[in-house]
Amino acid sequence: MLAYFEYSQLTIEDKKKLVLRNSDSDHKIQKQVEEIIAEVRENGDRALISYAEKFDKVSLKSLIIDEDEINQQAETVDRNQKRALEIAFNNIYMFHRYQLTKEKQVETTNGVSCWRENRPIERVGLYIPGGTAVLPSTFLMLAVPARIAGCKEIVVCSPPQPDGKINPYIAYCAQLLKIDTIYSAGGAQAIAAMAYGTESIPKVDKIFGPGNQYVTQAKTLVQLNANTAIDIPAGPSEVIVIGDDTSNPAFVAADLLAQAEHGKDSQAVLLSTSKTLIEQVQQELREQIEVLPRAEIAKKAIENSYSILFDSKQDLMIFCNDYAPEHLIVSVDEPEAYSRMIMNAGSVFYGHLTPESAGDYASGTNHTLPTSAHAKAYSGVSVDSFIKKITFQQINEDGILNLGPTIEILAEIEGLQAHKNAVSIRLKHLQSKNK
Ligand code: HSO
Ligand code: ZN
Repeated sequence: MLAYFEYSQLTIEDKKKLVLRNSDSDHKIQKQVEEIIAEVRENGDRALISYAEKFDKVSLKSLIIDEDEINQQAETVDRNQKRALEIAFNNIYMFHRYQLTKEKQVETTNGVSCWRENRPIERVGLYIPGGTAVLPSTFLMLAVPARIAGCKEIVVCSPPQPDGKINPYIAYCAQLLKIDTIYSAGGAQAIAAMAYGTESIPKVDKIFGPGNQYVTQAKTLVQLNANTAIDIPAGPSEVIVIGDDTSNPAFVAADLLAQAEHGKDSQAVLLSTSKTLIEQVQQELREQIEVLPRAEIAKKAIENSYSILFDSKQDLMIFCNDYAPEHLIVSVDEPEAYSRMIMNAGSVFYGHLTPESAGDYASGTNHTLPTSAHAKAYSGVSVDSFIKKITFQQINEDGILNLGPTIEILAEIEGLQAHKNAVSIRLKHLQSKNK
């Protein structure tokens, strides 16, 4: 079921193909999304209401879900579920709070001080998908760091449910996050609304959140055309599990399936130095997949996945770094043996008892992570994603006397006389003052 390869038999071309994700850049989607964006810019709320009718099959009187509605829906969540959301909220909060650090002032030359200060991005937009699975955990993962960063305005869009109401779990998260308004808008149209603004939905400076191909395409387009920043280029979710003779095949199969149930285009990859493990995992997959409610989706994803047998940890890590997985589970007795070789990954899970699900929900780390090999250059969402770091400097008399001549020479090298003058005029002023 899970395709099997031996690394020693693979050609360079084979390896290249295996690390490639199915990034099908469909121009039909781009055209449709361009039309949706144009429509939202032209007709604002009216466009959003008619798209809700067309795509979500609901007729909305208003796009605004206010505090009363949020409270009403949150009320319906049962105690245990509330408690679980609270624990997740607290752990995510605790882990992210320590990301807000104050940097030291540096005196680079006597009298020349340089430093950086954090400022929150003032208006951020969070997209919380509905679709085949509603993900309240994503709401926590995006809004907690936004709150810690101190963003002034947090705009939240989520597609309406068939009854036109807000999902109760999303409503309870809104209460925990002290967010009193949610906008009923989904898909590319929600992204367009947050990028350009409508009568009801405020325009924002940066848009966050996962979504289907339409949402992703819309984020790419507004980044280009509306000067709206976005979090990370998103693609289908993926995991690599590293295993050896010490791995538990049932655990490994369970982790692969947790990934596979996300979507047909998800990828779950097993890299192993043990052939026995791969065979046992195959057997476990067959048994575990049958009882999953989302077996159909998981089967498609597993068909799109594979396992590879390696002769050495070194070769395994060369492949793994080239793949640059969103999630990396090192399900072995001694994960430390791999740690220094890990160069590219969104989030890493060490040891037999650390499933990806822990990071997806409640351990505290963020689950909004770089996919499609973007982990080579991007980090996952964190408090940093919601702030700018502004540099400051101040120079006193000693400072300009010490550094001024160097600046004058550099300005001369570049032939920029006015730059030089900005220093010389001050040095002359000090000379005449100190006479
Ligand atoms: N694995 C997903 C996040 C998620 N899983 C949400 C369950 N709910 C992407 O990191
Ligand atoms: Zn997940």
